[in-house]
Amino acid sequence: MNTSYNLARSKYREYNVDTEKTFKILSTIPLSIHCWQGDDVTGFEKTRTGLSGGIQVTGNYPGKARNVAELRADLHKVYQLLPGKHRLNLHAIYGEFGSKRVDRNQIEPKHFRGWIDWAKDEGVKLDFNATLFSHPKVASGLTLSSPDKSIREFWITHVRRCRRIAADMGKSLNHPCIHNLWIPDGSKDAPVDRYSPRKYLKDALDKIYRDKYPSSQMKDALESKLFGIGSESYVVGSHEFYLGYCLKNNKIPCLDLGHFHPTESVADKISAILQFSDEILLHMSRGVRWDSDHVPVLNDEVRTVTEEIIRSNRIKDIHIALDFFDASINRIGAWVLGARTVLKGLLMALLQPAELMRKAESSGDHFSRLALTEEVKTIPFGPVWDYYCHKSGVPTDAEVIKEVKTYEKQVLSNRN
Ligand code: RNT
Ligand code: ZN
Repeated sequence: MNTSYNLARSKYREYNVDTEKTFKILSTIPLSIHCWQGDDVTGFEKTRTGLSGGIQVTGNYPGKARNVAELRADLHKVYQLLPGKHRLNLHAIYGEFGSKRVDRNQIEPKHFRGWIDWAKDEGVKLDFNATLFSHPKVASGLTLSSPDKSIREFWITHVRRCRRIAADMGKSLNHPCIHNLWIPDGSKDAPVDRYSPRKYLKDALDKIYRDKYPSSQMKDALESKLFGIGSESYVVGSHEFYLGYCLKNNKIPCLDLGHFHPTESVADKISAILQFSDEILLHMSRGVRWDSDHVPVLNDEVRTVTEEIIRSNRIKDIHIALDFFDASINRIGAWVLGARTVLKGLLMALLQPAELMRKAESSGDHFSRLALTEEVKTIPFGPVWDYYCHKSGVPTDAEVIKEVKTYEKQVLSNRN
């Protein structure tokens, strides 16, 4: 490994790139690992209605986590296979609710204290999400934008409680917890009235965010979407809606890579939004036709987004979370692969000869800029990534496959 790394390192040196420096930077970038890849977005509520809200998990690969202990064991394994220190992103349905039914408008910080204790032991910080899907009160497809006041009130209460829980997490772990809000509201066919639901949503958000928490404890993000399953023609919380809301109310826009038209570039939006917003939250995902939640792979989208994260010089203001759920393959493998893909993208971006490229651009030498962009694609990356993994005390890609298989045999296969 060392020989091939040394060769690669000297190659990068020719471009004025110090590989060791890139490792240092990469190791400070946390990914917020979503808990919901482990159990197909099921959660631990007593009464479950099945996944709804226009998102879908397909596949029934054996070994799904069935309870909090199994999910934690799986997460622990995932962290062991990732270089760097990462966060955990929880959804409200993952509380420890005891034997009684606790409805969404009744959840409290105490239901998440177990997670906080676990996070302390594991050395991870927490992020949080209200859950406005998979519940009888989403039956009409509408939550905060429903014309029914009692439905709106129910969900307003839920989100207010979730923000309190987020603040509790942030306070307990001494790091701001990002509370992200995504709602499924929309309609299959074109509505006649697009205005009223958006007005209801805006008013609901105003009520929700009236509760103030210090930004040292929690921060708010809002996630837009173009369409979902059953909301093909209209989504209330569109990109324009939330971008407007966030900029006006000092909230963090959340961009999910699977939530835009396929020809739209999330990468291009980052530098635009950062001119006006202090921070951005990204959901790293892979859209495939109508699905927005495939496991990320190292495609152009991931590469351009990670390039923009690095080139923005605003890494601290860009929060990177994962959001995908695949039940058709080993779930630990899916988790780890998606996370490592994002880390690889970041490392590739860090390894680019930024100085040379910028110089070519500013001197109007666009041929050299293009040539460099192409050249860096074939400088050996694998040995550098392997070395980084090794140095971080985690397996290389080839070893990851073995580790996942072993875990499957030793742990997952005992779950039926
Ligand atoms: C749905 C959104 C949202 C969810 C999670 C489970 O399209 O992307 O982020 O995937 O909240
Ligand atoms: Zn998302």
